[in-house]
Amino acid sequence: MRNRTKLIFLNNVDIIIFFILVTAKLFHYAKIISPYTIQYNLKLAIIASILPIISIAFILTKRRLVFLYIADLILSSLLVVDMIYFKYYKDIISIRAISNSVLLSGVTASVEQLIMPSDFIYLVDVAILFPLIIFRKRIQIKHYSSNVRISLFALVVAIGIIIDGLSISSLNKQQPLLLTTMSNKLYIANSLGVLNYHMLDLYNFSSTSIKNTKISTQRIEEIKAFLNKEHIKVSENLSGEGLGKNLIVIQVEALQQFVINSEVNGNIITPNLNRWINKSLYFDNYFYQVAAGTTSDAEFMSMNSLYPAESGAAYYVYVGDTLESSPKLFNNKGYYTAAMHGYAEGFWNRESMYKTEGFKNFYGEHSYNINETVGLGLSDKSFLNQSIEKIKTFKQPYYTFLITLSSHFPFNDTKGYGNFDVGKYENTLLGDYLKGIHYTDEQLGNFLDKLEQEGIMKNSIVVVYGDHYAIPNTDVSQLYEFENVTEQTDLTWYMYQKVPMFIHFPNDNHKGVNHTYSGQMDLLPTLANMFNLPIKYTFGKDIMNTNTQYILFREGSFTDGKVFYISWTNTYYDIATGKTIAETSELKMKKEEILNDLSYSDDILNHNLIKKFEGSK
Ligand code: GP9
Ligand code: MN
Repeated sequence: MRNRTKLIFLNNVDIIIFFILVTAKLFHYAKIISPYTIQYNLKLAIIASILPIISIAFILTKRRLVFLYIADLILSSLLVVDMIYFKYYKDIISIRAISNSVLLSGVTASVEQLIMPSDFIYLVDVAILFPLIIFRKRIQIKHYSSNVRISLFALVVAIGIIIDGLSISSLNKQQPLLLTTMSNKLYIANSLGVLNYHMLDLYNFSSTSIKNTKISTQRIEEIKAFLNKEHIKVSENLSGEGLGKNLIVIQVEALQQFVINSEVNGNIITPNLNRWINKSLYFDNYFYQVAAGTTSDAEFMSMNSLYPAESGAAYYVYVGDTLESSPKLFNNKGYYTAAMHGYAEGFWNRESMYKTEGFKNFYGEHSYNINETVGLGLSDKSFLNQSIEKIKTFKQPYYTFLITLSSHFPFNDTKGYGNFDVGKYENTLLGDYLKGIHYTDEQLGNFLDKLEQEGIMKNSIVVVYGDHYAIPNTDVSQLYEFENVTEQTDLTWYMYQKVPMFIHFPNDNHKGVNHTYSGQMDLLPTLANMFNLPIKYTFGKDIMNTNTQYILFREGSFTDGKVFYISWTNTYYDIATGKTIAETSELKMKKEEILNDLSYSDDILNHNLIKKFEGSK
């Protein structure tokens, strides 16, 4: 018997080694992306995901070793990409994102910062086992008869499909629509394992590509009906307040709300923003809602009030779509419209996307004298100084959209940021960030003061907001330590994902604090009310005239200002107490209903429906 076992082992040693290595790598990656210990059902799903590959190996004979080696190489390379992508985006890469490969090249500066030699650990065995391939002819393995090999194939693939099928159907029960919208890729990978996630992504990508070629008339009518009820206003606060006035929107890189009215080592972090917030209408429960497109998603939502792409960046996936964007709406009112950003025009595909958005002009890197760099490129100081000179030449009324750059992850240009004593946070990511945002605050203060001195503020509305978080989840312990946070739940994390947003009116009118739970999806409807813009295809609310506090995030989390639903752990929190609460039938219905919002927005963009709607007028 022992000899028989030994013979079975020796005749299948290649498959056994492959299985052990790949299982170990997938378990390791599961640990990296999951905040919790790996449950047995996830382990089962991960093992089941490998079985179809093993089953093919059982069928093969002389090509088996090469097949297993290539499978190991492909899986390991994919895990390396997954590791790096997760470190930058806190997400799992998808085929659509890979197909927008320039998305990754665009953020090289940050991604390079994150790449560590340890990320390539998954390829170590591939290198070590390579000689086996060279000398494979010397490895004698006795293969079973074809009947036995086919039976083994059928048995192993059946086990894999059954276990995988059960895992997928249980997740589908728990979060219907999730597996089609792929709205929460991380949750899928944390539930089924990253290999199963990639198989699902492949299936969705190919079926989406096919699906996007057609949409039913019934679905189109459903979306139209949804959009018609979206624009019910409950009052007329600030309606028409912006008529004839210029609009200057400033999107600030990595401006996270915790720095506002905050100090470090006795030094005020953002004295200028604090000062201007006190003269403006400030929204202190304003959340960023970006997905993989980060900065570009913030722009996209702020200009369109449509959700970011479920995979990749809207600025790649939807370039060429007909949009009802703010630049177009202002163009139609006779405004001059311009985007301004002192960085490479092709970054985030802006050059092409700004044409789709409808800006009359885009002042990118080549429109600026790159006379000083701080952080990723042109310094905020030089960018804003040069921008004000351009703005002074604009035909009025104008709408201009500025994006700052210097306070960009990993905030390591501390020399460029100048001296700012962060005390014990010196040489930490948090300390570097505080230096960076303190620098940007100073430049914004100078810029806004100059707008005032030049008389521009008298006839302009100025909007300032942050694009997304500064401190990533991987370093959130530094933020919690700085904020003396003891209870560190998912809700804690989310409540720190606010960005400051304030609107300054001429003569400091309408100053105060608005506590409505809102987000970047709500900016366009709020401005449309002030400038009488005829919006029809937006998903956000007019913050000044709403009776809801509803915010939906791309990965399926949502809040109504009282309860916060966190999709990646399928958990509800009471915001006031910070405690988890059970799912009620009402909350379950809301959870399912909100995924409709995401899929409506996706259909409008994937099928370019605004073009159809406008064309059918
Ligand atoms: C570059 C800047 C940074 O143009 O907008 O983009 P991000 O890396 O923050 O998405
Ligand atoms: Mn950004």
